[in-house]
Amino acid sequence: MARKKIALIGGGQIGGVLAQLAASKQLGDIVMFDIVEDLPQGKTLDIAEASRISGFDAKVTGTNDYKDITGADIVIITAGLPRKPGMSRDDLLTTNAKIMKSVTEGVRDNAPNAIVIIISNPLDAMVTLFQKISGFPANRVMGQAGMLDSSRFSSFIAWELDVSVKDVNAMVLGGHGDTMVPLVRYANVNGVPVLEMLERKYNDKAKAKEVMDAMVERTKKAGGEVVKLLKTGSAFFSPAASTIAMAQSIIYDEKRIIPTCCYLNGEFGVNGYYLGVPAVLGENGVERVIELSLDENEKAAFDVSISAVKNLIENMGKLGF
Ligand code: TXD
Repeated sequence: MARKKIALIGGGQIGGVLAQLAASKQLGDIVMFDIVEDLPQGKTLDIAEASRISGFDAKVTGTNDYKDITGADIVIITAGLPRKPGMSRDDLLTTNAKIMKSVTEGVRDNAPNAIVIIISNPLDAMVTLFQKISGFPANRVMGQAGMLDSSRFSSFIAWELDVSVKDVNAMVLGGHGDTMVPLVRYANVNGVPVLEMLERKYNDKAKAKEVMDAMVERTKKAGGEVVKLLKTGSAFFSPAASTIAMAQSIIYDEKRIIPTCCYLNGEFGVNGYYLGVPAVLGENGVERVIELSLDENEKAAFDVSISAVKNLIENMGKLGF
């Protein structure tokens, strides 16, 4: 079987880790595109020269020419500026929409059959823009945010309860912004509700709720916490690892249920918008959305998130995109 071809658009911080992870997991041959001359060539040469040690045969190459992504099965887009301390993701809209427009044209014209995963911020707007300009079917265009937000939430739960993070299942829905919705009620450790474990740990319902609320807040602000510490950019290892899990589910048709920014056609009562919801990812991209019931509070939080995303898309429209 021929190896899959994976094109990475953007060879910055996240692009570099994506290339390294995709190569070491042998997900396919990798071509990294960036507009900065020599950068993708240098980064991929460095990664490729570790192939003997890491033990991969996958080809890893860099380019400044979109023609080299021809025939890509999967395209992962990180092109765009990251946040600086004090900035919100939405502050990146003007600059990154311009970049996304040119990237979309390059991908549309050279890899028209690819499944596309977008990482660039503001995520929900960038995914919407890519789909609109490319005209690709919505099942082939998705964004990564929920996998990362859920992974952050799961890490905090594991650290708090002193259990293996591998046994933690916790999901975050909604937009990739301050209004994201960590689902407390569904969070569990091998089926045992996290809230129940907290109540047993503290033997105090109010304290358990307080600890849970703090983990929810930290999850919502986790991206900013890293930005504040790094000072010169945003998180890059965990976003790359999250996206590789999505790409792997698609390439190997694993059909994992992954919180994904996908196009909603009435699911969750939303029509015609991209939003983070659980979805089955397989060889056809987003194969289906998994609906789940939300209680009054969760629904209210989800509605706030929907409004924030609608607002963002409206602002993008006003900018002419
Ligand atoms: O979970 C998530 N979705 C995210 C998203 C988590 C963290 C960061 N997230 C966003 O990803 C972040 O806010 C940025 O918008 C993107 C990329 O973050 P990264 O940290 O990789 O940024 P870098 O290191 O600045 O890399 C961006 C690269 C850089 O090499 C530029 O030269 C390139 O993008 N770039 C372009 N490539 C192709 N085409 C064009 N037009 C272009 N413009 C810039």
